Amino acid sequence: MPEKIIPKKKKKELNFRDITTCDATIQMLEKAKRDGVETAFDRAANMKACPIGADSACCKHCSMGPCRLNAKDPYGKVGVCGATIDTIMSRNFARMVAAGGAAHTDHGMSMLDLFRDVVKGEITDYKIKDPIKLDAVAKSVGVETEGRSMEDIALDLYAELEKTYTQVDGEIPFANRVPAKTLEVWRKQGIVPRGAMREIMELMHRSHMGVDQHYANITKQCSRTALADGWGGSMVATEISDILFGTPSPIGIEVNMGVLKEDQVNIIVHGHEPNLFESMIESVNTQSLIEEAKKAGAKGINLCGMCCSGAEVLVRHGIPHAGNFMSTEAILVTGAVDVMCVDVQCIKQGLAKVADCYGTQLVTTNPRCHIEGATHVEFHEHDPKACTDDVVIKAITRFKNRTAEVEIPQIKNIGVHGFSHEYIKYMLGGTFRASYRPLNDNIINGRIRGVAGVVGCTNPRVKQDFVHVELVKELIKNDILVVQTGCSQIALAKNGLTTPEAAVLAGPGLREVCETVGMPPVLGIGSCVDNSRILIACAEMVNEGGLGESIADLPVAGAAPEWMSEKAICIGQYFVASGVFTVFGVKFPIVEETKFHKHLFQGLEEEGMGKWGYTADPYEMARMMIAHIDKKRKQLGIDKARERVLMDMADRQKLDVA
Ligand code: XCC
Repeated sequence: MPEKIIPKKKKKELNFRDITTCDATIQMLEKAKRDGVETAFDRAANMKACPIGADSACCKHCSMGPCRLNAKDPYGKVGVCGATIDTIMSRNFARMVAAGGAAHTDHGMSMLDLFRDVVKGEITDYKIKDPIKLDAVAKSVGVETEGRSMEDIALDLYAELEKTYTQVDGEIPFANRVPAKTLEVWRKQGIVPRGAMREIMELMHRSHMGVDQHYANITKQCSRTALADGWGGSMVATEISDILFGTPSPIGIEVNMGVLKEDQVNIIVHGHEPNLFESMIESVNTQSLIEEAKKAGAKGINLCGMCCSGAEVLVRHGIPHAGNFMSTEAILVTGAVDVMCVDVQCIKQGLAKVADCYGTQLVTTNPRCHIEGATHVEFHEHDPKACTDDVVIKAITRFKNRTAEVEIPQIKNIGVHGFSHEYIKYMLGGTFRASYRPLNDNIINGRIRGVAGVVGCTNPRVKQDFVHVELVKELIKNDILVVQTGCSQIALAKNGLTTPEAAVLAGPGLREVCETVGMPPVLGIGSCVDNSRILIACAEMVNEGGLGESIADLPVAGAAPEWMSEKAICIGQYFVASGVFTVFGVKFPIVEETKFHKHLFQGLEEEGMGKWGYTADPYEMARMMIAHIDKKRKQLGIDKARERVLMDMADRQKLDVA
């Protein structure tokens, strides 16, 4: 019998201009198409997102299922155990928070382990670079600093901060940074976090079959776990990284694929942990390795970053940044990358295949992240250069034997990034009166309408960079100062919005402030864990006075317009629990018009926290954030001040005419 021929499903043709606004990425996707190479953009177009999973209407927590509920009739049936749609969605949501929080806190704990071993002298390749920050952080958690050695202070600080992860009872150390009224709300709700390990463990337990089956109670533990990340694991990661590697201050950087150099050995570091990158900087500056590269015919060694590794190191060292999450496969298509060296988080498995097509070495370095088809060179903090020198040698070897045709998009943009919360204080207040007073005053007098955090990933389900850029343009046009982390800030940098010159795109009030201070209207402040800097800035604004008593009173809002990772959900939940209205784009993994949906999008605000919002449209997103900021201004009684500013301007114009 002749074999039945099943026709292969024809793959969808992509119009690259519909899927990204990044010209360099488009150029590389065109090349990939010519070369017959597939990326996540192709896979997304050819894989319809599972509609049941997208609504979170499926439960696979036990083998009586998996149970599928109907998002169009959410209360029409329940799971085999009787679980309702609200239980199922809140358990799924909880596990996203737990996984996202685990990623950040595991990263933070690694930083703290490194700090301990550096202080004890067991690791000698790193040292404390910012003793002033060490002192400040130690004081902030009650460690005595007067007349004590740096080592003694650091050891006590380690012991105190370790509680962030391991404390079984009581409140984590940085809970003392939370404004009193916000903390009061948390205490009333029973969500002040203990150590992250405890919170994540409890959240996993509660979301097991047959345990917590009330969506509101599950949400409480989601908040507690997320707060253990934001005010705990992530905050410690940021503070310790500043102490070890230096606190960022503004620096001009180059972004986009044009940072690659055809005549040099190109190494890209992609992932999240700064210790790998810091050691890589040492290795590429080692004279003997530079000589080796020259012997191989290269003009030098060119080190660039991508994603959060890149975002974190660009704010400290001004290392060029080659692109955000949705450009990591595309950049390999240049054929110019000799090694892509990765550690943890956001490393697509698809990189291995693309790297292989162009003879690029994909090197994994962290014991937590191996990838089939990649070379693993384990990184040990006790001898970091053993790994990073090896990576450089591998890159030189690949350069010598390059066979792939090289095509580098000649696109390079400039941004000014590195606005730590300490620097924002200094920038606005000056050396002798560094404070948030000028920011608060400018918000009160209405020059600045409010502050928005626009953060997070890029995602092949939406046009890359488009939602970030359009949203931010709308916000600054409406006098809203924007602070940014992660891949979002790279989208804005590629579009020239992170330079002081971009002030011309801001509304008159924000423009005046930016031009007086010489700052961009869009402030890049670091990687995803550095969202903790935004929390600290919010706390400082409350403590400075004049803008209410809790974070929920502030005229601020947050957004992750192109989010994709579980970390983003955890970040969203800690902002919401801290009091911030937080809007997500793409798709929100919950069925609308359900009790759990109402709880997240309305109920939490009624309990004194913030709330979630959702829209995929950047202009609607801006409208929602501006409306919220205006609502808060009105509640604070400063909406009149803003009107006055506009009247002043009109008066001035009248005077000009006269
Ligand atoms: Fe990952 Fe952190 Fe998202 Fe970028 S923004 S895609 S999480 S690298 Ni943080």
